[in-house]
Amino acid sequence: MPRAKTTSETTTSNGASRRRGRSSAATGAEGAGLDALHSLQKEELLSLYRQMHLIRRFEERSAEQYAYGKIGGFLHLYIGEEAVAVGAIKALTPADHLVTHYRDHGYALAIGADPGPMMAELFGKETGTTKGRGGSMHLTHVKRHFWGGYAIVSGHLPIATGIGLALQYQQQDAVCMCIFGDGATNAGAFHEALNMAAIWKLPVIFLCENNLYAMGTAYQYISAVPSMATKASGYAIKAETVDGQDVLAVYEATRRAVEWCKAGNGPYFLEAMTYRFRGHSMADPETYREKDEIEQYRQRDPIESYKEQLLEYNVAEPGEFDQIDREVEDQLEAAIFFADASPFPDPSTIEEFVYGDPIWETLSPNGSGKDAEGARG
Ligand SMILES: Cc1ncc(C[n+]2csc(CCOP(=O)(O)OP(=O)(O)O)c2C)c(N)n1
Ligand SMILES: [Mg+2]
Repeated sequence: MPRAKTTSETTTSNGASRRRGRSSAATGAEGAGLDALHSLQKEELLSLYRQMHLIRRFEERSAEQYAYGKIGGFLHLYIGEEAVAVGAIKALTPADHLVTHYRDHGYALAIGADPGPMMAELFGKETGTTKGRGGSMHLTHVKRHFWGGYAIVSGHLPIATGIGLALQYQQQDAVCMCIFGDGATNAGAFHEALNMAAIWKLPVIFLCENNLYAMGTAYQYISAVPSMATKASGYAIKAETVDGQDVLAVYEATRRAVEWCKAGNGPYFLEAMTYRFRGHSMADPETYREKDEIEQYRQRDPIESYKEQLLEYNVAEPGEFDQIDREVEDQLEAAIFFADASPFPDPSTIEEFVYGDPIWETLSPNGSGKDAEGARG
C-alpha cells in the first residue's frame, strides 16, 4: 500500500510519491526516467523489475548448469546489463522487429520467450527455441519478430538495415531494433549498415551497448573516439547517449527513438552506457581489468537501484519484491527440469532446419505473403 501523502509530496495514478528524507544519489533517480516512473502503471513498473530479476537469475542458473557440464560451447552472460534489454524492449510493440548479437538471453526473456525452451536450447535439446541447433548464441522468438542472436560481430547490422528496408517498402508502422556492442562499431559492416539506413531513411534503431570492452580489450585501444554515438554523426544519424543502468531512462530514450523512426525521419542511434559484471564468456579468466573497477560498477547494480527507486517512491512494498523473487525461482526450477527431461535431437535429423521459411511469409501483414506486392518477384 502507498504510504500516507505528506504536504510536500504529490501522488500519481500509480501511487508513486517521493518518500521524504532520502537522497536520490543512491538511485540516480533525478531527471531521466522520472516521467516513466510517474506515468507507467504499478504493474508495468513491477513487471520491469520482474524481467530484470528473471534475466539475472536465468544467467546465474545458466552459469551453474554450465559448470555441471550441461551446456556446450560458449556462454556469454548478460549480468549487469539487464536494464538495457528490459528498458529498450518495453518501448517496442509486437509489430516491431529485433536482431541482436550473441549475448542474447536477456533480449529473449525481455521479449517474452519462455525460460523452459530457452534453457532447453542452451542444453542442446530438441525442445529448445531453435530445436537445440543454435544454442546460447542463437535464440529466437518468431512471433515477436526476434530474429535472433548472431555470433559474427557486427554481421547482423546489415540484416537490421535489410529488415528496415522491408518495413519501409511494405509501409508498415514498425521499426527494427538492432542491438550490438561497442566493439562492433569498429567493424566495416557497422559503417555500411548505418550509411545505407541513413540514405534510405530506414526505420532502424541502432542500439549500442557500451560496456567498455570487446572481449578483453578496452575501448581505448580499438576505438578512435570514446563515444560510440559520435560515430553516427558521420552518417547524419540522430544520436543520444543514455544511462544503461537506469531501466526507465533506457525506456524513455527508446520511446523517443521509436517515435522518430515511425515518423519517417530515418534511423536513430542510441548508446547505452553499461557494464558487464562477469567475464566476456564463461571461458574468460578476466586478467584485463581490476577487481576494484568491477566493484565500483557493481555499486550501480541496475536491479538493486531500480528496486530502491520503487521503494523510495512508494510504488511497492518490500514483500512484493520478495513474492516476485520467489515466483522467478519456481519458474527457473521448472525451466531446468523441463530442459533436463527433454530429449536430444535425433542425429538423423541433422540436415533439417538448415533453411527457414522465406522471410516474406512472416513480414506480410496478413501472414500470407500475398499482399506484399512484388515481394516474391
Ligand atoms: C567478425 C568477428 N570477429 C571477432 C569475433 C570474436 N569476438 C566475439 S565477441 C567479440 C567482442 C565484441 O565486443 P562488443 O561488440 O563490445 O560486445 P560485448 O561482447 O562487449 O557485448 C569478439 C572480438 C567474432 N565473433 N566475430
Ligand atoms: Mg563491449
